[in-house]
Amino acid sequence: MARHLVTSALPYINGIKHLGNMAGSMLPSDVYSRYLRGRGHEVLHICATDEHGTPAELAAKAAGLPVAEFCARAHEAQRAVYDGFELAFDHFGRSSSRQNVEITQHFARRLHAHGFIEERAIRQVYSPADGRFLPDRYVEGTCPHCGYDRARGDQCEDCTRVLDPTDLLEPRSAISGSTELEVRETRHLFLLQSRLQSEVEEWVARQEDRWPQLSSSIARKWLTEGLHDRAITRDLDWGVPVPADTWPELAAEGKVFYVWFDAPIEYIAATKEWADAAGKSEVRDWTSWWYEADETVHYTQFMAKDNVPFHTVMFPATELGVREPWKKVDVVKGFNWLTYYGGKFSTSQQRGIFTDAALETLPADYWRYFLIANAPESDDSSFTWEHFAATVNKDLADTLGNFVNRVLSFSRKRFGDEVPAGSGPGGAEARLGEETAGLLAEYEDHMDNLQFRKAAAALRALWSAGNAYLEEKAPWLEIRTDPEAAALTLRTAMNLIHVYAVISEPLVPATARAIRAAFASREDTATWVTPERARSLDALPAGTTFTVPPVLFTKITAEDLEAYRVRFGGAAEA
Ligand code: B3M
Ligand code: ZN
Repeated sequence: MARHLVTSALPYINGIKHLGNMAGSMLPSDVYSRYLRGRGHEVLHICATDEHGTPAELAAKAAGLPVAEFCARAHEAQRAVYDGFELAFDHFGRSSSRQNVEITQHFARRLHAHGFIEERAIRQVYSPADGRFLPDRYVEGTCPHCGYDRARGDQCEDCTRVLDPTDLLEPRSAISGSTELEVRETRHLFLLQSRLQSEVEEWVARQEDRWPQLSSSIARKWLTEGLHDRAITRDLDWGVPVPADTWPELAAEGKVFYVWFDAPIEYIAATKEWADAAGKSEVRDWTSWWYEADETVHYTQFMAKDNVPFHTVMFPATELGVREPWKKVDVVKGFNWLTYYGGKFSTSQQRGIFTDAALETLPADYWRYFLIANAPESDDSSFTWEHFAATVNKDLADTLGNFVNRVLSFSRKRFGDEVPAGSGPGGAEARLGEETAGLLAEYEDHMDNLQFRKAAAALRALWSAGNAYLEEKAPWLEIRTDPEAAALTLRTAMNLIHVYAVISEPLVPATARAIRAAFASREDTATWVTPERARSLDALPAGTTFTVPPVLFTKITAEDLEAYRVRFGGAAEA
């Protein structure tokens, strides 16, 4: 059995994320991890807050807090939201951890020892009004490539190109808004990625047939444009310090590493945090996941497309240059954008849905299901309240929820609180078994291939199959003439419900628990149902006691819909 290492892109510490952030990283990584665990694989699921750099400093300043305190609070706030969404990380770490400082400094020393780091004098944006250098996001302006007028100094959100603050047209300070900016000389460490170009190319060529098209095309584009040497230090207060044993002068000037240098290393460091956090009685082995990991470790990363270059090209370059056997990613699953009515989710314009507000509005499973069923995989996908309400009402309330409640309450009324025995299975049951096995195999296939939309569609088809069977058999009619036949139908339907409870868990864990808890079966510890096992629809024997769970999903009404549109902002100009 493979051992699966699964990581989600690390959410920036600077504020609560909106649904679009979660849809393309943490949520699919959770669904995939749960699926793999269900199938019986060993899984290590890692995430963390990305705490360094200008985003943290700017957000702390806006909150009026010292940056360390801001980060500690913001980390807990994000953790609470992810707990609410039932994101089952083995560890949700912090890139400001001692472990990350140590491993990042180690990486830098190794890169230096192998000739991949060089000190260079560069010209940087300096703001006399602010009395400081303005790295990365401290400068805003117009993207020279696409003309987007709110591009940040590190990357253009619109065309995803990585930028240098000096590239921006009409630059202004993000602190004071001052446009009287100068360029002054300062010394920084450069990672000589150009020297690693061919190694990275060879590595990508070996990997990319396992990558989704989106990831390999982004990696290719970057490699074609050529890897450039990049400054990996900054004049900031908050970050991993440049190690004084290797660069005493820069350390004395208080230089820290650039956030994108230490952030991916946090995947490793968070795993060490996880190991270090174990109690005395438990020894957690973190190195076998990362260092000289054998081929049984399969590493999958999840992220939005703007993060793909850093994971397919830049971090692999760092890992290669370190000249130590650190585990490199096997599959990079990139996502397009989730839009809000075709436009950007926008914090400043109060448009879109933040993850904390989403949870206050409706239970996590409603969001989890919708966001996976509409994952922005082959293209951007648009969130609208109308589409969301229709999906919840149709797929969750009518198809899954209604089936479960209808079958269980009808059976209870007619046959009491045990799964009824009834006659032996006939042609309809055989057909349902075939269909279930076939759809379940499809569902597994799509999950294995990280095709989340298609996986959700297969799951929905499984739920529909139950409804179609029920309509065909009509136990409410059977009961009048042939109670044994009605009992067979209900027993079969209950077995199908049990299959749903097990296999829907990755997408809708709370609902799966509620359904499963309805059946009092002590032997029921299975974490997965294979298509072969599902075919006979008889795992739940007659005589098993059950209860009728409370209504699983509440429909979203027209009034709810209107209230949500008002509260969260309606259609955006695309
Ligand atoms: N924090 C960017 C983002 O949230 C960044 C990802 C880091 S992954 C190592 O989009
Ligand atoms: Zn741009």
